[in-house]
Amino acid sequence: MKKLVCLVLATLVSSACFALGEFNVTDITAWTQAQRAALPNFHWFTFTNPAGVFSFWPTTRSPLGVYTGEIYDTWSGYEQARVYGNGTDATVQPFGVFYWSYWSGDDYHWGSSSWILPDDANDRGTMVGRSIMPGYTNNPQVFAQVHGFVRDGYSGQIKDMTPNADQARVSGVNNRGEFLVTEQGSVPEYYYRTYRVNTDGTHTEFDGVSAWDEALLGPDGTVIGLAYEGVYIQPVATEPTGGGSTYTFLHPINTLDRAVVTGMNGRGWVVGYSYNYATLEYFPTMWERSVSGTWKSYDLNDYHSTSWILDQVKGVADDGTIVATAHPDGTDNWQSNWVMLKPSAAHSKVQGHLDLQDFLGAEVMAYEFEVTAEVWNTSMTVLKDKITVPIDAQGNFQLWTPITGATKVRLKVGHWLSSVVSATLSSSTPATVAPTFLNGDVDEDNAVTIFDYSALSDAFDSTRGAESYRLGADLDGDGYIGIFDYVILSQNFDKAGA
Ligand SMILES: [Ca+2]
Ligand SMILES: [Ca+2]
Repeated sequence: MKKLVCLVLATLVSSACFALGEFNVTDITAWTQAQRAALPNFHWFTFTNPAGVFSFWPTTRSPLGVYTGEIYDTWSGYEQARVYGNGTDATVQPFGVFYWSYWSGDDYHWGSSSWILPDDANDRGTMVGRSIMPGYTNNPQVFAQVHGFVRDGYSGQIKDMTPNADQARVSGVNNRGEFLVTEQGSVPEYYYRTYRVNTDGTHTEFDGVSAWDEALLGPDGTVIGLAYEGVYIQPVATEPTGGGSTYTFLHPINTLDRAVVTGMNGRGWVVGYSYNYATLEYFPTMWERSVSGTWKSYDLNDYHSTSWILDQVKGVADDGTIVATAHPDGTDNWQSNWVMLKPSAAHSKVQGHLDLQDFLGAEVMAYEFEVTAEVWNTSMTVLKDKITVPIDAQGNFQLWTPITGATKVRLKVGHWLSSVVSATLSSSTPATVAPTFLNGDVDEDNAVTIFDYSALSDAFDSTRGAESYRLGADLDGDGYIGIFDYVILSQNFDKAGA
């Protein structure tokens, strides 16, 4: 029935109604741990523990497989945060302990509590989250003290992001090393502020957006947070280069009043569910960002032809695989199964090795850059898709796109100039490319200019870990910003990306 409506609308309004394409649905409820472990990574959702690791409850699994989760220390009784994978295995202790006691009238009660929760990690093993000390503080409005933290994957340093606020939470980190902070304070009056810490150390503020709960930081810097719309708090998405009060509401579908976002992938598919507060009936929802930056929403029950009723979408991977809870038609929605959705027309895969020139730091910098790919028509007049995916420790990448046929793909990585390759895309055979990238674009505007000299000078003579060090100015990746980085910049001065 819904499909019929969609067809009619499609002919009247636009041809975009079925642009999403259908999905094949597989019931994976009875799958073994090994079968589920072979699924692609859904980043903010995981079914599985890393193999051979016990007493660890992971909650996230980054695109290249770094887990974060909790472990319980039986000696202290306190929960700790753990990050595991890609050579990293570290735990972070709670920032403090809250001791409580009270007299109930006939007995004295006392104890202590403390825990720390990770919210996200990137492929380098940088973990972010919050340490919670429940109990009454000096401020009667504040019933728990929450400290936001960042554990750096390179140095292992742990940074408290709460120095000037009553509370803070760091809810996201991406492979660029950007992270997302919400602060709450009470001086001179109650406030909250949400900002992204950028790769060059600057802050981008988002007015009226909270990233305290249900927030995501996308691989390209997109922030998914919450903002008021009328009486409801709804999900919003910002532009990767945006800020201030500019954001787009990710509205619930089907005239429902609430929506929850659970995940996103590198090509701008955001997933979650819509519901009414009164009925708690869930509708599987996807919001898609077009290359021009407009958003469209979909009820995923309109995009498959099985008798499953999908409820909550829990994750989406870069290849378009989705996981959701579902119930058989004619039963109640608490009789949940797990299902996997795969695009019926498999996405085209592009893969290859990126030759990042004048770079020594493979071991040091592994996993610290992502590649953004634009898929164009062959004359490069029409931009068809835009995808951001991680690069592994050997400089390899893979991405997926629904686009097929002859294309030009423009690739850009961190402080290298962009490179353009021809690629014929098909869902049956991956296209393999081997682009070469010139180094020296410190400020990432895709040209090597006097501004890059200036940015490099500002960071000159600093070693990784120092306040003035910038990953983007360490062109050769040796952990120090010095004369060799100047030489690289000089060699490519005045050049611009393709
Ligand atoms: Ca530049
Ligand atoms: Ca260097």
